[in-house]
Amino acid sequence: MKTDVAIIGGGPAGMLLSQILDLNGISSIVLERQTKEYVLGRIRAGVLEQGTVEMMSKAGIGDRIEKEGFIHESIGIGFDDAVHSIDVVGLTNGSVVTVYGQTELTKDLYQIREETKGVVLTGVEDVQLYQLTTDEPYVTCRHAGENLRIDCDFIAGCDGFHGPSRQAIPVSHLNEYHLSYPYGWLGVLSETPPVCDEVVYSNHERGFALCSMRNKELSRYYIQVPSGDRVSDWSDDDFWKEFKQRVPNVIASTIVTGPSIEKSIAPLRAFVADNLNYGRLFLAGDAGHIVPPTGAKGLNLAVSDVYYLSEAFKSFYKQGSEKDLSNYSSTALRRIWKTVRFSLMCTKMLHLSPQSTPFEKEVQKAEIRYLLSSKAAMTTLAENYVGLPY
Ligand code: FAS
Ligand code: PHB
Repeated sequence: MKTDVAIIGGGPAGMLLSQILDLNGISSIVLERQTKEYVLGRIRAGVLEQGTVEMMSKAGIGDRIEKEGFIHESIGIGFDDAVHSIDVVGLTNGSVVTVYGQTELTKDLYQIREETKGVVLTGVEDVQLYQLTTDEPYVTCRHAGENLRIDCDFIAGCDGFHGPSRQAIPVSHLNEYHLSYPYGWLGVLSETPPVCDEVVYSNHERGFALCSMRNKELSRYYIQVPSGDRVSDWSDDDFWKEFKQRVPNVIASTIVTGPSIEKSIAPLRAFVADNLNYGRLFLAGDAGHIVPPTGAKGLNLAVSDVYYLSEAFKSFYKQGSEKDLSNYSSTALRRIWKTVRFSLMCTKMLHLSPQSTPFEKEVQKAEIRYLLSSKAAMTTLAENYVGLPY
C-alpha cells in the first residue's frame, strides 16, 4: 500500500490529522490497534478550547458541537465553603470554552472519515516503523490476518503515550521530561443532571474534587485519590460521601447522585518528549506529551499539535517547502511547555499531596485567596484556560 502520510493511532489526534490532510488533497492511512467500538467507548476529556472548536469546524464536524456543546463563560473555584465564579468571557474579551465530551468528538471524527472514504484500519497489530531517516519510510503491521507494508513520505505518530512511535526514536535524539504526582483522579459518569452550570474545581483539606458534565442528563465528577487506589476500592456510596465532603455545601446539599455508568482512575503525571520529530517521523498528541487533567489541556494540546503538523504538511505538498516541517517540533514544544506550566500550576494550587507541610498548606490557601482577589491573577488563569494562541 502507498500513501502520503501513514498515521499510527486512531484517537483524536490521528483522526483529526487524517481529516484535515484529506481536505487538502493529502492522502493518509490510519492504523489503529483497538476496535472502533473500543476507541469510541473511552470516557476522557470534556472541555474544548476555542481553538479546538475552530479546528473541528475546519475539519467539517463543527455542527454537532455547536448544537450539543455547552458554552461556558465562567469557571468556578470551590474554596472556604463557597463557589467563586471567575468571569472567563469578561476577562478574555469574549473567549469561552465548550463542554463537549472527547467521546462525542471522536465519534464525529470516525463518522466523517467514513463519509469521506478515509482509510482507517482498526484492529491492527504489531505496527513497526522503518527507514525513518530516509525519504522512503514505511510501516508494517498485521491486519485481518494479512501482513501489510505501507510505503509513505511521512509517518505521524499519534499513538498515545504507550504507542510504538516515540519508541522508534533513538534515545540519543530524545530528551524525556517526567513528573509524577502521588495521586490520581477517580472519575464517575452518572446519568444525573449536572449540579451547576459551570465546571467547578474544589480545593479542600480532604483533597481535590471536580464538578463537570457532558449534557443536561449526564454529569462527570472526580475526586483526588492516592496513587495505588483501585476503582474496586471505591463503591458509588463511598464516592458520593467523600465527594460531598470536599465541595462547598451549596453543591453538597443540592447534588443529585446516582449509580455510576463509568468509573475509572487516571494517574496524574506530566511528560514531554523533547524532539517531536526524527527524520520523516513526527509525533503529535499524547505520543509526545502528557499533562495532568487539571487544566483540561490533554485533548486540546493534541489539537494544536495537529494544527502545526497539518500546516507543515500542507506547505510541503503545496509549496514544496520543508521549513515548517523542520520547525514543527520547536514550534509545537513552545506551546506545549506553556500549557504544561499552566496545568502544573493548577494542580499545585488545587490539590493537597500527602507530603504537603503545614507551611505549604498555608501558602496554598494564600495562593487561592490572591487569585480570587486579583483581576490580574484571574485574567492569567482565564486566558490560559480558554487556550493560548496557536
Ligand atoms: P489517544 O491516547 O487518545 O489515542 C492514541 C491511539 O493510538 C489510541 O486509540 C490507541 O489505541 C492507539 N495506539 C496505541 N498503540 C498503538 C499501536 N501499537 N498500534 C496502533 N495504534 C495504537 N484530557 C483532558 O483534557 N481532560 C481529561 O479529563 C482527560 N482525562 C483523561 C483520562 C484518561 C484515562 C486518559 C488516558 C487521558 C485523559 N485525558 C484527558 C487526556 C486525553 O484526552 C488525551 O489528551 C487525548 O486522548 C490525546 O489524544 P491522542 O493524542 O489522539 O491520544
Ligand atoms: C471533564 O469534564 O472530564 C473535565 C473537565 C475539566 C477538567 C478535566 C476534565 O479540567
